[in-house]
Amino acid sequence: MLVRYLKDAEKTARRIISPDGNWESTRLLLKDDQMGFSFHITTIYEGVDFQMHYQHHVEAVYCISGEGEVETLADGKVYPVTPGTLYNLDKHDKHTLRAFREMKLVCVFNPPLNGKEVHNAEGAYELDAEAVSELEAVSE
Ligand code: 9YT
Repeated sequence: MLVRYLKDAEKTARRIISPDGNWESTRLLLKDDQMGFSFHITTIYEGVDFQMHYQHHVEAVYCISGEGEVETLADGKVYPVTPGTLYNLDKHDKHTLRAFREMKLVCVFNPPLNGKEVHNAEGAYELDAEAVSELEAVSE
């Protein structure tokens, strides 16, 4: 069995701080773990408003805390995001996420992320991003 603790993982290279200043994410499970998905605890900073478009992945997002909304750009629908909300990007939906207060989200990606992904110009993740090696994960 594989067990990881968020408090430990946050001190390693599993914690990615997005260069765009919108979010950070601790990636508790990645492709190398061979679970078929990756599993992240993501913080969306208060007041941000940004677009994403995961052309290569599907993603499930569950809100643990905070308050915001997600808008699907194809139809302009806006969905509140509060604790207990699960939204699923099952159709590679182009979307905007807004945080009225800091949000803590559980994010699950299929296919799993390699580890170092940050959004490209289209708000997507590349399939061939660099992995977080276990050596790096324990030494940082
Ligand atoms: C909700 C969302 O997609 N936020 C961006 C970060 C992403 N979930 C990640 O890489 O963990």
